[in-house]
This record gives sequence, C-alpha cells and structure tokens, in this order.
Amino acid sequence: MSTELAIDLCGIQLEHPVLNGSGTFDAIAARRAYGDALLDRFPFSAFVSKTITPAPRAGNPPPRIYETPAGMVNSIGLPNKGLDGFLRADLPLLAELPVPLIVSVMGTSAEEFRALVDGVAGRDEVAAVELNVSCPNVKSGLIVGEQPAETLLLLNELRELTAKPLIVKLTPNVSDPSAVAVAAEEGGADAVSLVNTLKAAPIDGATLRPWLGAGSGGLSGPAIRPVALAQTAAVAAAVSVPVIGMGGIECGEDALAFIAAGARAIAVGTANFRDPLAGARVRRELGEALAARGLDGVEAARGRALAPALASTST
Ligand code: RRO
Repeated sequence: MSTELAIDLCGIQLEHPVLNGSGTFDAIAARRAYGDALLDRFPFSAFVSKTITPAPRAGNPPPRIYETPAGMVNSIGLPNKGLDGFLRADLPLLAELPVPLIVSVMGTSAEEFRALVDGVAGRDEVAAVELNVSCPNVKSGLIVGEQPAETLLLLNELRELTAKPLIVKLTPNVSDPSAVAVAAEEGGADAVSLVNTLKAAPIDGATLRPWLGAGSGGLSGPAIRPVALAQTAAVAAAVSVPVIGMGGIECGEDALAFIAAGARAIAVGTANFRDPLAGARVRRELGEALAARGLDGVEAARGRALAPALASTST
C-alpha cells in the first residue's frame, strides 16, 4: 500500500504536511553551512520565515534562551532587518528554496500590518502570509491574538489587500483559542496555525532574579505538546479552514497525533535546533506511522481524535 503524504494547503500543493515553525530554522544560514545539498534534501514542504516587522529590530538583551527539562524558553524579541531589509537581502535568497515561501509578519497597529502585507503579498516569490498576532496593539494596549474582536478587526483591515492565503498564528495564552480562531475565520483568514509559545518566566537560582534578559519568554518543545494537542483539537472542531498544528513535535508519531487532532499540516519547531534535518525524519516517520496503522494517507487519519468513540467505556 502506498501512503499519500501530499496535501493541499489553501490552494498551495505541498509534497507532504511537514512545515517549520516560524523562527525555528534559519534557511539562509543553513544553506551557507550545508550548501546546495540543503536544497536537494530540504526538510520542509513549505518554508515559514522568521517574523518580520516594519522597522529593523535588534531583539532582546541576552540571555535569550533558557533550557528546561523538556523544552526551552525563548525571548528573542524579533530581531530582524525590517520590511525593506527583508525584501532586499533575504527574499531573493529565500526564493531559491525549492518549496513555497510563507512570510511571517507582525505589526503593532493595523497600519503596520497593512504595510507589511502590502509589502510582501504582492511579491511573486511569496505564496502566503502568516500573521503573528501575539503582540500588543499600541492603540488599545491589548494583545491582538488574545481578543477575538481585535483579531476580527485586523482581518477586516487586511483581507482586502491580497488574494493570497492569510494564515493567523494563534497564541496559546488564552482560555479559549477557538474563539480567536473563529474570529479569524469570520474575518476571512484562509488558515490558522497553532500554537505559538506559552508564556514562561524562569528564575535564576543564584540571583533570584528573572533568568532571561527580557524577564519572560515563551516555552516550546515536548513539554507543551499535550497542551498544543488540546488546543489544536478545540480549534479544528470549531473552524472549517485548515489548521496547521505544532507544539513539541519531535517524531512521526507526534505529527500523527496532531493530524488525528484535526491538523491538515504540522510544523516542527524546537526540534530543528538540535537537528536541522528533524523535519525530514518526521516526514519519513509519519509515512511509516500511517502505514503501520493501515492508513493510506494523512486524510485517512485527519480528525480521528475528534470523532465520537465507537464504543464508550464509561456509563
Ligand atoms: O522573537 C521572539 O522572541 C518570538 C516570537 Br516573534 C514569537 O512569535 N514567538 C516566540 O516564542 N518568540
């Protein structure tokens, strides 16, 4: 039996469902290190860029990374070249990757988001735009992605700017992520991706002060996988647009669990830091995990965890 890994993500044909999480794989540095061999064995079916902002940013003061027993906390703080620097220096290199390019953007106002979407979505090299909404709106002070109303307002602003897919990256730091996902869908989002990192604040035992330079950051890695699965399942049950699931995926079995929770595609994030080819392994193992269960492809597994059980063990 052959196993079908190809998927359609908002009209983009992908060879398999394994993407990278934004900011977890520097494709330009990896190309420098591995040469064109990286292009021959590119680990992801689409590449998601690190989040860019309108103006260049230096990022947060160090330390920026804290290791936990089952993951890590980061507070990188969006270091990037800004929109113009990205278009000039990074886009030509990212366009050489052998897969569709998804550009992640973050603004602190609707105007900033409009400038970013305008700037990237019109470029032929860009297949889709991911909106990172885990940031405060300077006007309201609210984090857009924590508020369904703010998310809807933002999509209403942006939807008219492009026919290309808009993917909303959801924060897990809310009590009801599906309410935000429903608002994103109502505003015309083509897909949602989740989860971003969970708010975390490690303490330095020597000084009893916050360990990270910025005071707090976001937890990722296997520690958050069950949380991410719960949120993926809740969101997939609430929306009809495709869901890109992520959070601590390290192997094919993990990827399959997210697909069973309703994800159409999945993303590998923290695992890339330890092994830049983790995505290729997850893809291979996902095929094996499906075949081992007699499933002929990802569609046969998708959403199985959402369906009512055939036989209940409780009364
Ligand atoms: O750059 C970061 O510190 C960062 C971002 Br923009 C994000 O969306 N999620 C994260 O864990 N770190």
